[in-house]
Amino acid sequence: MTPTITAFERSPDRGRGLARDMRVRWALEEVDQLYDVRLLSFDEMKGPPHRACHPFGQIPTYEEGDLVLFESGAIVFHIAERHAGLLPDDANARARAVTWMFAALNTVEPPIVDLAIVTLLERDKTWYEQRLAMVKDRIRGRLGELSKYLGDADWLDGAFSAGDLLMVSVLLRLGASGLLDEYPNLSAYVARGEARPAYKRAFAAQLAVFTAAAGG
Ligand code: GTB
Repeated sequence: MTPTITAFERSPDRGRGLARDMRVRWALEEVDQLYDVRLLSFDEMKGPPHRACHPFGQIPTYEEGDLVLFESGAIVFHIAERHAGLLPDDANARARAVTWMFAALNTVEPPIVDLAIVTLLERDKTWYEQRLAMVKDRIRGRLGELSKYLGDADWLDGAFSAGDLLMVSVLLRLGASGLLDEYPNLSAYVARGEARPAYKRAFAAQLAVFTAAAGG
């Protein structure tokens, strides 16, 4: 059965692959699963039909027959469990890959989301500069620890896994900040993720939505 995901009709990231449907598209491409996309306007995202799929009125969602999921991490986990290629067979290695999925979403992403909030919504506050510096330092703390752990390895724990897929997706959000450039091994790690054919297909698909909506 072909699953259907939801995405922004007009993504505020202007097709740069930063909205969270991108990680779901990437996971589906990694396992060679075809998918349909339902594009939503902001009003549709907040209306009752979509809220029946997503209590918080957000994207992405995932529908497959009777199953309806929200939360990008849960969706990627579901895809990784149902198909080969994103989680190792060995039980301990699998548990470690799942641990990295949680680490990406619960430990590394929160200060990165804070940075987006500060720069997009809090520029006019008197305490803006102080908070910006504080949030950047918090991110540097996490990146320093992650960089040390990764060292010269290609991926976080052996072969590429859903843990890497989510970690790379999270780190990509730092693009405009320049923070990633301070950690060459993390920049190379992200570049390795972006070089994967599945990533490229997913990126092209979400960019095509933006280009079409922009009339060209
Ligand atoms: N925890 C949820 C998940 O992982 O699925 C969070 C989902 C979420 O935040 N969805 C966002 C959304 O629907 C889109 S991805 N927002 C609308 C709303 O909450 O009303 C977040 C996002 C948006 C824009 C950019 N960007 O422009 O760069 C990047 C990321």
